[in-house]
Amino acid sequence: MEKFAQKYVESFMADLIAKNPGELEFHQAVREVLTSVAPYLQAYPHLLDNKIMERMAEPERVIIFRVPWTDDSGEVHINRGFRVQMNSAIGPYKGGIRFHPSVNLSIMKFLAFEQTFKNSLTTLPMGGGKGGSDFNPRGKSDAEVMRFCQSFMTELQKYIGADTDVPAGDIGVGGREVGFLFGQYKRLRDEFTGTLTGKGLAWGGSLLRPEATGYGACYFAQEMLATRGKSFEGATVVISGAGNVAQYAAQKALRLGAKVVTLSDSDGFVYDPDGLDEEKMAYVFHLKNVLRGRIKEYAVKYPGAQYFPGEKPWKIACDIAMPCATQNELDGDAARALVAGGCYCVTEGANMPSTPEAIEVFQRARILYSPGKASNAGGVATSGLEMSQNSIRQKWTAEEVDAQLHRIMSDIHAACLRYGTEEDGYVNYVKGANIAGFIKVANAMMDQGLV
Ligand code: NDP
Ligand code: 2IT
Repeated sequence: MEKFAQKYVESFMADLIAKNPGELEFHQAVREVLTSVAPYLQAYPHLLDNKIMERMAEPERVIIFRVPWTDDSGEVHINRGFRVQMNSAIGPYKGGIRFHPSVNLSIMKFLAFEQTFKNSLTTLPMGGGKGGSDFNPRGKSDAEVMRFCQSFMTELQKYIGADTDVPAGDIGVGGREVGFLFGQYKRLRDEFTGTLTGKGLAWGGSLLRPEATGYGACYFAQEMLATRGKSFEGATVVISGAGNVAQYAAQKALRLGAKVVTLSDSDGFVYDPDGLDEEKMAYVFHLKNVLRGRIKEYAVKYPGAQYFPGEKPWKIACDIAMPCATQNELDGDAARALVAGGCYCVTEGANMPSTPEAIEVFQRARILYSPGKASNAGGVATSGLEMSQNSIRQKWTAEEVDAQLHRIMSDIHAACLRYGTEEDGYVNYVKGANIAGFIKVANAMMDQGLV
């Protein structure tokens, strides 16, 4: 990196760390964007003078609130709720809600920061936000989850709305939770609007929203692979996670002719050398979404598969890797193992799953690597399409939504090529996505004055 850019990044980061101590994930996300954008900023001094980047790294608003609820035995529990309204320059705040015991302010801010650039890349008018709670839905009854969601929404409803802030799902928040959240919102506000996305199909949801993140990641990977004359056909694919994103990434990859050999959860991973097929996929959907079981049960049902407790799937040799579980789940050693195993394409379905060291390993090896903000944008993009359908009170067919999702993923890929192609022809998708996402938001902020 040039001297100016390097100095700018270091002094910016020193200030950011001093102001936001201990927020490691937030620091990591900001440093990555800053490193891409700093050389670009040098050519546009008005963006520097107007401290656009400093403004982008300061949330417009952060709401932190108490969420009291009772379990089935009557015991009282207190969780912490968050909503980070990061940037509304190009549209209402938009981003998911995460329920996971690891949720804290740093994780909420990193996700809201990433969301701002991701949403800009979708080409749709959506600002960036994220929310959640340290509530752990694992092992809770439906009634407990409902009481928690109702308590959470009782406070959150004061700050959101169809034209203000539109939450959706993320880790630990799927169709069931969105239903409970929407029901309580409607009850308290007395309005039936598109204030949440990921709604049920009978009550304002969009066809293909559940599938969109995983499918979109595969469409993005198809575009990347095509630049090297490759495709999913016959490729071996390693996937982490067994939740919403992993399930539909696996389904689409196998339908595109790939052999998907792993799925995982926080307890371990399963390796099926024969690969998933439609019947095994149907079992996984039932196991995870109806029974709410653990992925190790796959190896009991299909004895040809092996379960590796406490391990991650990156040591399995593959052509394509799709991390679809959580942040920093793929480190430098895992990246070296993937490259050594012949992997030539890493497409992120999760948000920030690869550590900075892992990204460096992929880029040094000159393999195809896409950051989540580009390749997992299909989820929020389809949320944007759900908002459009709600606004015009119509429902598009699956074919119409899929066509738009395809177009959006292909446009994001084109934007990455435009801003990320290096002198030797290698496409740095991190740089491409960060600069393309940044420009639109930065220009909108300039147009709107000092806000
Ligand atoms: P789900 O809750 O449906 O699934 C999450 C999966 O990841 C589970 O298998 C879970 O295992 C695993 N996981 C979660 N936390 C950890 C952890 N700390 N360590 C190891 N494994 C973990 O969530 P989604 O599939 O919706 O989300 C997965 C990722 O994709 C997240 O990074 C999310 O931010 C991102 N994303 C989601 C979108 C969406 O539309 N849902 C859109 C764009 C990005 P376990 O059951 O053991 O917790
Ligand atoms: O990280 C993400 O993009 C999501 N969890 C989806 C957000 C949304 O508003 O659909």
